[in-house]
Amino acid sequence: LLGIVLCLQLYAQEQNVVQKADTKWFPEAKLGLFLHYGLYAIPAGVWKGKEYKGVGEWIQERAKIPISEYEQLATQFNPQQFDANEWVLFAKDCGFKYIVITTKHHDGFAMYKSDVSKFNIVDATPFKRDIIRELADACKKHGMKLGFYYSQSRDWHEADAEGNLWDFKGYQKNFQKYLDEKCKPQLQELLTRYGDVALIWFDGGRKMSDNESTQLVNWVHKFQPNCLTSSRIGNGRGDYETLSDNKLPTTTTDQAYEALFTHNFRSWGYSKTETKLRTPQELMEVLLNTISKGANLLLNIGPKPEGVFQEESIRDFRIIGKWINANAEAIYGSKGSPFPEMPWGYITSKPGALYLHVTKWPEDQKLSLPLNGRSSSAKFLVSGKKIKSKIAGENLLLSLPAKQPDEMCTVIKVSY
Ligand code: FHN
Repeated sequence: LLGIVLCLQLYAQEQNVVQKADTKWFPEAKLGLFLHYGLYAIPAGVWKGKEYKGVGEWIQERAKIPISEYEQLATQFNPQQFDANEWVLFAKDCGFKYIVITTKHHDGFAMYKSDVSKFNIVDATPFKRDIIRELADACKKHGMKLGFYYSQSRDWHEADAEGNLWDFKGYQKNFQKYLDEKCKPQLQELLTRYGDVALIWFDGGRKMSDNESTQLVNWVHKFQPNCLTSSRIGNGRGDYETLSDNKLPTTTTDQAYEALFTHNFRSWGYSKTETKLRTPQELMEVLLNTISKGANLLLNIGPKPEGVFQEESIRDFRIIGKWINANAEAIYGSKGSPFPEMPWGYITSKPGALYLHVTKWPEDQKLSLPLNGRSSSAKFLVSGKKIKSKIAGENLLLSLPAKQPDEMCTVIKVSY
């Protein structure tokens, strides 16, 4: 009897002990490309002639589209211009070190060949190709990490999942049944068929129970112990923290965490009703503010139904990508600033070095840093040109040229 009790206690402990994955690569990588792609790109915020503002990927919920009607979108989904290598090389050119793509968003549609549900891109569309397979192969070929967004709680295609009140009355009769029959088997497919998965980007929704959060994190680590899980799994679980949508970090920490922003101000999926995009300057401010707090930045594009990115996203991401590549040393593997925010810009740090990201060139051509009198030298990171400096009391005083070398942001490396 004692043996049985001990086994039961061990089992219970095992169920509640959350295995943690190794997050070391995450802050090194710093920049991720988020892709919200699915059937919702077809309506893109318009349904039966009516425009719906806000997040385009929520069209089924906003327009209360019955599953029987929404499923018809699959018969139109045929992204013939999709080219996985093109997407991965674009991400690489723009300085992203990992890609996170929606494998199943709230509409329940799988962007890969799933044996669990026929509501997927291979079985239900004229396209018949497995986008996740092609993307995984291209990422492996080009050395790009790949993560999968998976909506674990909301699934408007399933009666026992969260969210579809227009088809199902009193939904979520048995949430565990949905976890056992769709969520966990699909996660198993994703974690056993597409090679190394960098992370599972769980998303929020109904309050998951502690046991449900623990169940899913352990389920992921059962198949890939080093696959990171995001904190939106709930209950303080997850290997790294994701902030709220489009919110800048407010604290500086060495912990693995990320801010996430979408290029389109209001929509993660492609939208024809929300067209305002963040300018390159706005994207730069988001990038610099985020990395100066030690956080990663996950920047989102919603691809178009034909399988390509909007021209404006390609243009703007290439502009910031050019700056990222020129100043890579100040970004990848850096930590946040040891100082409070500065009037002239942001700071990232590495052992023995501070990187001053100057976005507002001082009119008096002077810039001071409270280095407590430590001896140091300063140079422009890109050109390597030395900068005149002197110790004035507790501060390091830099004398700058009249003209800012790099319009968007000039990085000065201070070695001490
Ligand atoms: O409801 C989703 C939304 O569609 C989008 O996927 C964002 C991305 O972080 N997550 C949820 C809202 O926070």
